[in-house]
Amino acid sequence: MNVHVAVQTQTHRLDPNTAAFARDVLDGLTRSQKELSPKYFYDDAGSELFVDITRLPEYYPTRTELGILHDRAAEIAELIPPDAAVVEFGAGATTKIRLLLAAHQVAAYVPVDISGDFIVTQAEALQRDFPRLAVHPLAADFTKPFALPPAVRDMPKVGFFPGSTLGNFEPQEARRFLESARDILGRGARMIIGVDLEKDERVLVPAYDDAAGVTARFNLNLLIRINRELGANFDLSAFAHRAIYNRDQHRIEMHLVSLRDQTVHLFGERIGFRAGETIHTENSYKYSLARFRTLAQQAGWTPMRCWTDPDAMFSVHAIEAD
Ligand code: AVI
Repeated sequence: MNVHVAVQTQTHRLDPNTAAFARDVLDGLTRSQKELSPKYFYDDAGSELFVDITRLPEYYPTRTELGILHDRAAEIAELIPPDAAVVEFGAGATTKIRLLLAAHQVAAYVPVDISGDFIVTQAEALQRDFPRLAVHPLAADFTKPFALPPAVRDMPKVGFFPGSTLGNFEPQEARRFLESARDILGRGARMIIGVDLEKDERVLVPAYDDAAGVTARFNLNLLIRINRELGANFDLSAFAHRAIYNRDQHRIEMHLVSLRDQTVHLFGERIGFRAGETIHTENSYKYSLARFRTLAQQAGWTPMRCWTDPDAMFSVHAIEAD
């Protein structure tokens, strides 16, 4: 039986999300370069490990971006109309938006995230701290078109997309995301977006392969998740985390390397690994200021301003929809 028939016959009892996960995993593991989507990193354990990553000494993006937002909050706030609705794409913890809200009063905040429960809890906490702010949490996949809540439709819009999550999209996907954000927010809208910058490999690689092994656990957690949710039998001790900088493609790549020849069982299928063969689990693209501006222009946005930290590790851009 080929894998596609196997997955169809064996996943009909699974809930739709798990069945989609199963299809993606089988599809990815039967390619010549095996791959798994980074969107599957974020189960409960993976989300906690990601928070730990953001606190690592080697992982500079989060604290550098927070530093820029803190130091430049007043200048960023000048570009946000006072009666605006701020729409955050992929809102997680509200630490970053709080820096902007403390510097500037806006009318409404729309956190958009696939995980509805999480944003509702975060939105309630934010509402307590900013009682005059209208908070409208929206459970949606922010990479696809979605409709804004009617209450904010007539307000000027400002998108907020921190964290360099754009870097986890392939360049074509990044362009499509920016085009879709422009369509959702409308002509004249502004967007504040965090973008990680290209830099020396000696800084980049440790940021994705830290001494304490937290990023390794984050990467390997994907196999734990596949074992638990899909009944596979990955032997965790037979795979290792690897992070490499692919300079030609301007990206950090994360892989899981098979440490020996081995066979893994999944839905009755045998998935063979040669020693040294890898599963490609994530790309994290790094931009130059000029390459990000070109991408924004191609997607229908005009660059307005940009801020970096003194060491030019990370950038925050303000762009306006054409
Ligand atoms: C969420 N994203 C921006 C992180 C990044 O830096 O690409 C994900 C990550 N993967 C390993 N460490 C952090």
